[in-house]
Amino acid sequence: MHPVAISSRMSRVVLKLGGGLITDKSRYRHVRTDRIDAVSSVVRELRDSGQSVVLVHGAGSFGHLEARKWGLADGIDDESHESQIRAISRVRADMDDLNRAVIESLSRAGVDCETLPPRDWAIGVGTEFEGDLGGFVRDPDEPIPVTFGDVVDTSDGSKFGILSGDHIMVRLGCEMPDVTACAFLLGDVDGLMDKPPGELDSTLLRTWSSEQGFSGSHDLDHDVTGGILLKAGCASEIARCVEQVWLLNGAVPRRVLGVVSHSDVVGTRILH
Ligand code: IP8
Repeated sequence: MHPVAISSRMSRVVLKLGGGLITDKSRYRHVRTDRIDAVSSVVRELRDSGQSVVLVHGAGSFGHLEARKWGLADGIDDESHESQIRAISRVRADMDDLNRAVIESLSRAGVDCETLPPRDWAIGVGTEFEGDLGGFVRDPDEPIPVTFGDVVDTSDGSKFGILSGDHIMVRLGCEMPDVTACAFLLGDVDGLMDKPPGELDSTLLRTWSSEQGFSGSHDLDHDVTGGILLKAGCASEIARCVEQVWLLNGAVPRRVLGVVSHSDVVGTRILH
C-alpha cells in the first residue's frame, strides 16, 4: 500500500457507519433515519471544529440480503448469470437509495458532501482492490467525500464481487495523509464484547488487539462480507498506521467527539 501523495497539516477523521446502525438488517430496505441524523450532527460538529471528515457506510438490508440470495460475493455463476446481472443492478440501485438517505441527512445537518461510488473508481475486492483514493483527500472546507460497500468489477474470472466498506476503511485509513482517528460505528453494541453480545454476562472489551483472538458470533444470516469479525480484523490493520482506532456504539455517536478530544470513551480501542 502506498500513501496518496498529497500532504497537509490538518487532522482527518474516517468514520464507517455500519449497515447494522443505519438500517434494520432483518427488514429489506429499512433505513433508520434517526440513527443517521444523530451521526450527521456529530459530523457537523467535527467539521465545524476544523476536522477533515471522510465517511464510508455499509449496506445492511439494502445490500446483504439480495447479494446473499444471488451469491454476488462469489462472482459469476454460469447457471444464474442472467439473474445475477439483474441482481447487481438492484443492489446498486438500493445502495444508491441508502446513500441518498445518508446524503440528505448530512445536508439537513448543514454538511455538504459528495458521493464517490466504488463501482466508478474501484476494481477488485478485499484490501488489495485497485483504485485511486486521491479524490478522498480534501480540506475541511471542501464537501465531505462519502463512499460505501458496493458491487464492483473484478479483473479476474470472477467478473464481479462485493467490495466491503470495511476494506475501503483500511485503505483510506492507511493511505490518506493526516488520519488521526478511524471509528467503526456499530448498531446496538458498545464495541467488541468478550462473548457474543446476546449473552447476558458479556462485557465490553475496552481494548483489543488481534493477538487476543475473538469469540464473536458471525451474523451468517445477513452479512455477505463478514460482520464483526471483518470489522475487528480491518480495524487491527488500520491500527498499524493510525493512532486512534475504535469500535463504537453508533447509536451514541457523540462518543466520536470523545475519541477526537482524547477523553475517556466507552468503546473498544483497537491496539496494534
Ligand atoms: O456492509 C457490503 O458492504 P459492507 C456491500 O460495508 C454490499 O460490508 C453491496 C453488500
